[in-house]
Amino acid sequence: MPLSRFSRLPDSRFYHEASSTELFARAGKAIPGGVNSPVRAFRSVGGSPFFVRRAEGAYLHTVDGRTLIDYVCTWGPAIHGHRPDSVVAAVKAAAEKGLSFGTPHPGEVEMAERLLAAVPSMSKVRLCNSGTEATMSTIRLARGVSGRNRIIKFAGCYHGHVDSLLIKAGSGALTLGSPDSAGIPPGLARETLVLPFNNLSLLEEAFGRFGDELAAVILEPIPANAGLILPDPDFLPALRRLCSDHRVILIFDEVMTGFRLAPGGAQELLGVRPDMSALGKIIGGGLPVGAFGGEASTMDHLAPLGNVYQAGTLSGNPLAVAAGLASIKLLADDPPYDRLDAMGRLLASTLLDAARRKGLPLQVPQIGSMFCLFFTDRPVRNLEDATASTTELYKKFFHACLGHGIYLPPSPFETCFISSAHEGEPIEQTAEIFASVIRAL
Ligand code: KE4
Repeated sequence: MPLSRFSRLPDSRFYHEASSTELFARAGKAIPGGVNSPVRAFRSVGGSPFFVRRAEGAYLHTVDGRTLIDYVCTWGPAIHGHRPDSVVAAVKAAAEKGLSFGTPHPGEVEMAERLLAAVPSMSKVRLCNSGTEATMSTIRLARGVSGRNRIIKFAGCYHGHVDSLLIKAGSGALTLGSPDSAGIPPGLARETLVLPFNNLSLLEEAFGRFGDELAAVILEPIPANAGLILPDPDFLPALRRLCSDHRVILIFDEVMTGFRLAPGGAQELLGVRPDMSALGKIIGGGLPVGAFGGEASTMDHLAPLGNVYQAGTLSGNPLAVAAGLASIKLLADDPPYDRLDAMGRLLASTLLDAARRKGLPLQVPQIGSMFCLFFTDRPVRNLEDATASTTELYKKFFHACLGHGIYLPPSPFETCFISSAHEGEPIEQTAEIFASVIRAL
């Protein structure tokens, strides 16, 4: 951009004094959809997004002077609430030593060892910069190690914007996938088979038909990107057995559930051991970090040891690692999981009691600090059930809560997150507001 165009831009103060409406209008001219990630644009719930000036504890403070109790928690990372003192201090201290070295540094070794200690199914791990990079790398590694191309994913599971994983189910139950986004070659899409979650018979049929062609199966062990869907008790153990029998690499995408449900994520909670895991969100403490790991015999196929290439300029960045280490140390020093689950149960029971009194069909799947609302009268076991729920009621609930100062995910197919900073007044206020909003729906 020639200097003259820089000089025509408003003074930086403009950006920090403008309203959400003014900022969103300008953003739309400079950023596609006015956002740097689609879900933030409120298109699934209607209306326009607010802009945030700062965040602290359970609260977002908007540029329009509003204070909101936040149940998005930056889509998972903020398990301690926003701006935890020890994480901020760690980032400040790291910044004093430099912002990026492009060489190994001590924090990377500590981070790797702490991740391996928390997730025993991994004996080697590599850091990257996002959940997408992590899952993308697990797929490439699984294909490189096995020499096979085909993979299985499950409808409703989201693994980041990876070409091989932005795939929707084929027309028939076992027909190979088709692109779920423009720009993905159909030939690549056909290497991905998309199955319904929690459907054991189709899973067994798919292994019977494709088992020896499969490089990997990837899934969110507890899907949370179609709303929150809890696995049937026998589903993951059966999947584990099928993968072992057919020598197929089982990949758990724990980008969301890792350190959220337990330090070792869903695999620790449910007792099912994958061959590889993808991590992200909480392990960056709010800064960009992803990670993927597995047995050394698999991981050592990665460059520079092996012939599967994977790299990143800012992988292991010292500030991001400092934030991530501080965040996971807080979890180790004072595990919040029982308290988070108690808050989750309080909100779920409050919502269900209010809906029952009103005769409103509502499901509130909840596990630990994760919950969502499906306005439907039957349990949601897969994406089809989720999309059959009444999204119009979710939109009404979302905007009514926002009007009362509670920010929920701006989509019926996301998951709410509770942080340890929600304890006390925020969670109690939320329960009261949830009950009154349900009554008024
Ligand atoms: P990122 O590339 O956004 O760091 O991670 C991708 C990803 C991978 N795996 C799981 C299970 C995920 O939930 C995600 C990202 N989650 C979404 C929220 N549903 C991020 C929000 C967004 O896309 O803006």
